[in-house]
Amino acid sequence: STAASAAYEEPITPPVRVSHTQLLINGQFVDAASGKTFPTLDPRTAEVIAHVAEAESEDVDRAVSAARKAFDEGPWPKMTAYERSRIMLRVADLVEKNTDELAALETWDNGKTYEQAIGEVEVLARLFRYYAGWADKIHGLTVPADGPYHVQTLHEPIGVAGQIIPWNFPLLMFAWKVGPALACGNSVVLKTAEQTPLSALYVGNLFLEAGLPPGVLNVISGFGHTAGAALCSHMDVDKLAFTGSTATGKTVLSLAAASNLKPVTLELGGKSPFIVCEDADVDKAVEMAHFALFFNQGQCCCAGSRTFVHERVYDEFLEKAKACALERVVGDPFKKGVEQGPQIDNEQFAKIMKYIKSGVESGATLEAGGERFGSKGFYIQPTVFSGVQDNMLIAQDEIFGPVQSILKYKDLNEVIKRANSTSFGLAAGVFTQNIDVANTLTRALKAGTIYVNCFDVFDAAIPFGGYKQSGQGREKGIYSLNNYLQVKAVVTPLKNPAW
Ligand code: TXE
Repeated sequence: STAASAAYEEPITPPVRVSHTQLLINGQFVDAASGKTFPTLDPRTAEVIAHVAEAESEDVDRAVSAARKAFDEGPWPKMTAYERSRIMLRVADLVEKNTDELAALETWDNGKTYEQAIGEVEVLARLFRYYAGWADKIHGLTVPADGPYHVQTLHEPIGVAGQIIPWNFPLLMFAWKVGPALACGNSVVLKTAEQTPLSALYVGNLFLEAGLPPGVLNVISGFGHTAGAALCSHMDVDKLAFTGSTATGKTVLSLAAASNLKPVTLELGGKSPFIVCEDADVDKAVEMAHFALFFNQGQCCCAGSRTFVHERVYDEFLEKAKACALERVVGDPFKKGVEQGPQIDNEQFAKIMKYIKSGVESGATLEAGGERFGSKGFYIQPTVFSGVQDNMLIAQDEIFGPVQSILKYKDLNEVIKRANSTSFGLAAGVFTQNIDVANTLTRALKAGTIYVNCFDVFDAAIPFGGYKQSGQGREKGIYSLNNYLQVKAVVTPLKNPAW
């Protein structure tokens, strides 16, 4: 293919410099207690971008105690909700003002296209404004209980929230976690993914500029088994939120249980079906299925990674899907017109290549791609398999890369059964013009989000989360607030029940 033979081009120099590499603890950027650092790499070249401070359990202790103090003694939970909301709105303005730098940092550290990163920074500002809007609209109820009692509920912040995020959408995951936590009046210790520490530190600094009191938001860089595990086990963390792999999600939940039984929300992996019905507009379905899988280099938890196509439109769909993949422009994510950058790191690169090999070995037909792109960094050709069977590894495991698996089906009941026969349940795509088919599928599919004739719509107000082993709880929208609130029932006898 043309992709394979692309000549090597020098990487474009990112239009930004790295301004923050230390840990943000108690309103200050500080070194790790051990003085240790670790490198964060440019996925285009595998070269070091910067060395960042490496938090370990001692630093987690420092960050948690700053957050504890900010919650117990500081002004944050006691401020008026309106004041909290205004700080968050100021952050949104600052994010917008620094869009270009922030997007460049994200592209450099993550490998996603600059154009996409710009869009994500806009969404970041939107998310902060959305949750700023909730801050002064959180309130309890009066409850008509039996007997002579006045009963009310108080919705109180839960305390210190520990949050652990992955590398695929560093800024968006930051906002999904921090937005609702702060709006409700909690304090936060957030650990970024070791692959992508830079953008969160930058935004952390914007929070300081916006006037957030010290200790309310602490951002630490570090590894999962050290800093991450210490945060999960910490006796002074009141709530955990995690996004990442299902395997690590199970560890997080067990560490929470074994320590202080802190409540946990989990947003984990997926193997989402994308169902193209016999009446679907094939051109649109091809385009959307392509987007559902290849967006963000295929590194989406909700990626439509099992493309089920009705036998009547299968051949046409396949031909067009293949053409779409072959036309996809891979290259330096800073270059205009590029649609696909490198995968995040060598580990993910190797994992994806292993799955491509397994697809070939298990008898699926390789229609496009299948190889590394270029000679440097972690680029992979857009890859399409046809004739994929349910029992193949590529149809069962989360590949998390630019590998589309196309499966054929005959009738609706069959595809419902096959789509649901997975331990995941994060999202599903349905392509049909028939309202009855759409209604049947939206009710039958076991997944937290069903996209009908669209995919990956990430509005701040739409809840997101998984059925089965794709997670517990919902983020975004009004649903996320409950994760960060305690409900206190207050019961008072009525002196004169007659009134
Ligand atoms: O994930 P991990 P990895 C899937 C995807 C990918 C696979 C592995 O299939 O190929 O997971 O990716 C922190 N205690 N997803 O290894 O390990 C870690 O430091 C506490 C889907 O990157 O789940 C990072 O901050 N924390 C996913 C975060 O967990 C720990 C997005 C995610 O890392 C920890 C990313 C521990 N013991 C990967 N171990 C999605 N749902 O979107 C690690 N971490």
